[in-house]
Amino acid sequence: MSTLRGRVGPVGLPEWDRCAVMGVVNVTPDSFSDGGRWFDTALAVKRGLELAAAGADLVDVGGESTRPGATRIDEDEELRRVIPVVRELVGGGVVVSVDTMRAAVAEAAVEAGAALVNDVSGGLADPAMVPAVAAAGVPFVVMHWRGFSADMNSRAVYGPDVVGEVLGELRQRLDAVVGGGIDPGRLVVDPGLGFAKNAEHDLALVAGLGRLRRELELPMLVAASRKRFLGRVLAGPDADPPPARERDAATAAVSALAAREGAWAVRVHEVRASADAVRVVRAVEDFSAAGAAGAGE
Ligand code: PMM
Repeated sequence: MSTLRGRVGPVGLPEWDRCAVMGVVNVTPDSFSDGGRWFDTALAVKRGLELAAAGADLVDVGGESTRPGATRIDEDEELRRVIPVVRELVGGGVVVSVDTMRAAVAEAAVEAGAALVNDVSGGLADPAMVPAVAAAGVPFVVMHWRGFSADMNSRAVYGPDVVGEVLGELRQRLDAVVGGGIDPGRLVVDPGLGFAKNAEHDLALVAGLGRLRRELELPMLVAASRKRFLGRVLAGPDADPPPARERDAATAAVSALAAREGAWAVRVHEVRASADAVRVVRAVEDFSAAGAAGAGE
């Protein structure tokens, strides 16, 4: 069961009275679920505004694909893709998060008005990231990460307690970033679904979201949207998974589960269904709370 405690967000962002919904804009030619669709500044801005209008509380802008096997782009190209989109969305009144593993991109995005830095490597990819975020004083997402996308699948090796291992590795990262000067009140944790994990590992983590939240006691972001494990769950008898864009209903199901476990936010490509799902969860929780209060009278 979720409690308000788990839903309180990081210092420096608005508070939403339910699980927040983070919409995704990938300004990339090759992200696995929506690659190429918003690879143009004007289209990406339009998409971000659409997501906000559809109910996204914040919009996550990224310029580098992290799909399995992806190779890295250079910093100038990432800046070119991301910064104009961040600036225009912020100008349009959107709360923007920047999805980057590079300190220079994070700094430029914060300068352009981004309110949160979402680093899938949790500060491991660029040694300058933690000091940069500490100096900027913005919230920071620490995701569970074992290495770059080019070879992350080979790192998807866990013992029987996947959740316990991810917890242990996340704790180490959290200690490191706090040691590096980031305010613990500004941290968000993320189990990193699909990153050095196979479908079984992802399912174990979704089943363990409540444990992750209780043991880490930090706002939690859950990013299941369109990921391979959902394709595996939905695969027909021929074992062919549906294409990424046909996984949005399954994504909304995970959004409901995550909200029920007290996640602070869910990160999704299609916002409407998840925005509805988190509102239903909130209404059910209000009903339960009213019932509990009534029973106590
Ligand atoms: N997944 C992707 C990109 N960014 N950020 C966080 N915090 N957590 C994630 O799991 C995550 C992320 C990859 O998905 P996409 O390229 O389809 O958006």
